[in-house]
Amino acid sequence: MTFEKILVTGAGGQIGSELVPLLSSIFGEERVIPSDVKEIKDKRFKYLDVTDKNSVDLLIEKNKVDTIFHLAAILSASGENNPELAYRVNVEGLHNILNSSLKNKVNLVMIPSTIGVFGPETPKENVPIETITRPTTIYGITKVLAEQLGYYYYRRFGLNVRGLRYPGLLSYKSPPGGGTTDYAIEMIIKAVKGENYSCFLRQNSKLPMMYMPDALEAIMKLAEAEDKNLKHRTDFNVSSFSFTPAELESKLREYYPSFTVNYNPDFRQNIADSWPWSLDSSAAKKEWNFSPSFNFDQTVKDMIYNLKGR
Ligand code: NAD
Ligand code: AKB
Repeated sequence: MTFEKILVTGAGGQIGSELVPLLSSIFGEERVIPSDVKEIKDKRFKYLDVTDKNSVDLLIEKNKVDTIFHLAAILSASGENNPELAYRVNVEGLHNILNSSLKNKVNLVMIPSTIGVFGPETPKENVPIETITRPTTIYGITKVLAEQLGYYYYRRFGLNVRGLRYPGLLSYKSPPGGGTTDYAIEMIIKAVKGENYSCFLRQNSKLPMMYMPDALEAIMKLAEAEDKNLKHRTDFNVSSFSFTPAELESKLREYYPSFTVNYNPDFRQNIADSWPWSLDSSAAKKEWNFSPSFNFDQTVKDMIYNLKGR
């Protein structure tokens, strides 16, 4: 049976720091093994560098891991600052996880993907799953490869690899890890602190987004979906709503009337410009009942409420 021993890689990141408590509450702490390459002040965490093949093998074998949520990655902006590291972690790290999963008969490997797989030639609105995926970032290139590699391991070896293309994720518990959509979280945090914000994207850079509770529910639903219902495997589009920095600024002014934003686009503007404005998530809805609960207004309201309580 799946979910007896669950390894989470990159568990100290934005998603992992919320997914680990969720998995622990569902399956029990003793069945969840959080791991990361960075030091985390939590005794449950194991040190694991996914680019180290032997350590990956050892940890999976020794703990009889049967399920993996593979979250270790280098995101879009950090990737542009260190393309070699992005390649090593996002491609070689995944390759190690897939090979070790095969060797150790792991039942399920979840590999989140991203809107970063799209590029400037992709249509902008309501982008379907099957479309032009010619990204211009190293992040996007490694993630296209990851989707394809995951699908190859499924087709060729029968490994149960599943993945979903997340949009920008909004959350308040842990800081985001070096992405282009991070601006939105930063802007909300600044507004709540009573400070103004200098935005690294232009006012009109529309991007698809989702609130963390919906992102967690989505990955759990896909992980638990019946195999026979899945026509797609590693590339499900999922998103909830889209907005621009200017729209977020004006929403925040409803709560903080004196809040202002200066716009000083940097290298991340090119990344944002290459990504779509909205996604078609209908396959996720049809094949595993993806249905996000939070819209834009509810997300901002909930973020503010929780950030104020900190
Ligand atoms: P994050 O950057 O917050 O966390 C990634 C974690 O991976 C970090 O804790 C980092 O220390 C760890 N890591 C880096 N190199 C490692 C290595 N060699 N070995 C082990 N761990 C290593 O990222 P996240 O937002 O939690 O993203 C998780 C997954 O979701 C990634 O695959 C990412 O592409 C995808 N995703 C995230 C978003 C988002 O907005 N957060 C959107 C789309 C897709
Ligand atoms: C990033 O901006 O790099 C991530 C993503 C959309 O993959 N948040």
